[in-house]
Amino acid sequence: MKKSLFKFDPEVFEIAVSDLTRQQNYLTLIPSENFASHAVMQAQSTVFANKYAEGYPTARYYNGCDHSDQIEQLAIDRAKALFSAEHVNVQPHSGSQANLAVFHALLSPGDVVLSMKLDHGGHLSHGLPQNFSGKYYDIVHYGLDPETERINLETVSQLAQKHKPNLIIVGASAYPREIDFAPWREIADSVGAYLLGDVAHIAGLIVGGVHPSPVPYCDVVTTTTHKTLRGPRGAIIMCRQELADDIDKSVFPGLQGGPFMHAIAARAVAFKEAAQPEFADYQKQVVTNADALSSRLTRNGFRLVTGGTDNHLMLIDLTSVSEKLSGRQAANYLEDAGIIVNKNTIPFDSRSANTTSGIRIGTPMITSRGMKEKEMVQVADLITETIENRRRPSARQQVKTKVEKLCRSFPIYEGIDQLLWS
Ligand code: DSN
Repeated sequence: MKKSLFKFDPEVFEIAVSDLTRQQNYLTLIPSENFASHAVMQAQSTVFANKYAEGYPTARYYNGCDHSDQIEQLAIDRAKALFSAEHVNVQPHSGSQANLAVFHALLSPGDVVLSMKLDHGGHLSHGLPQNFSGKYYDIVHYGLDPETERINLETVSQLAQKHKPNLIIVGASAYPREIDFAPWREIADSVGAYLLGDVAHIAGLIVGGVHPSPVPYCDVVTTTTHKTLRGPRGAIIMCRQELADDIDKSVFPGLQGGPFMHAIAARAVAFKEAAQPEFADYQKQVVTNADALSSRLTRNGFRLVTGGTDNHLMLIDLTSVSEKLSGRQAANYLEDAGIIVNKNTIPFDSRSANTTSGIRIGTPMITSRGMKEKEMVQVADLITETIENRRRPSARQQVKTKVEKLCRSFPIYEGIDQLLWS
């Protein structure tokens, strides 16, 4: 019982240290990833990992839950204050499960759901045919406007009038522009639909005051806690008080058993961090950095979907480089050069989701490292150098050397050894 991970299982230890080294030495530009703090990771490693606490604070199906009640109530209270939400469920294990819980609470199988197409920036859990959402519900999709590559509210409204959805979902995982939630409420009201805001990507921006909040307009709002919010993996569901019982029963016992109390403890810590003034400064810098990165990439000759970004992410249309270059190839070339991005379809893509004509990049992680506008110019130039010289492995090696130098100046976890080695 007393042996440390290092002593008992050096195999696992070594693999974890290897990924720490990778995270330190690579520039990660995946917009849905971030570096959770020491405090968040410590909370995740507490003895709450040992506890079963099915149910909710003061109404558990297990004994010995006093401290679980305290920690969950703290997480709930902090999340409510952070988002000005009437009710919050902090138990969902992931964003997809949070969305599943909302479907399960508000809809019956076969009900109509209006949501964004996956290949225009939506999410698996918003109606992909292979996903629970696409299998059990009647999905109608809106896409982006072919001219502007932005959401066209007129089209959304027309689809709503025609299909009379029971639920409308606003929110995306690859949309670089600000979303104004007020007109979505009007569209939902015009057809008597529930409105779900899935703000997994932009939750941190919302808390930081650099993106409008959906909470005043949506019946239910879901978000993961590990993206721009910079907490541990997991999700929460916010809703109006009158839906609280339905949402809670849908999460437990509807879909999940025991909540991950260690993850809930870490969520509580993340919500405290997000309430600090520095967190708002961080979110402002995330957006400033994305703007600087997108301007430089555009200057370097790349076409960005919609021409730029209002938030933390952008999509590069690689057909502006070469019709032959796919997102998969570009992401692999970049990884070789020490830069981690993910392939992503662009609106009206002729390639599949596995090949794609675009890459999606974002600034949450490099901003967490302390990088600012000056470094964004360097990052854009490193991407450009890699893509321009993609057929030369030696050029990728040269970029990798520069990436490692830049990364050394912005360490990710000073003192991480205390966390891993203890
Ligand atoms: N998989 C996430 C993303 O990368 O955007 C969405 O859940």
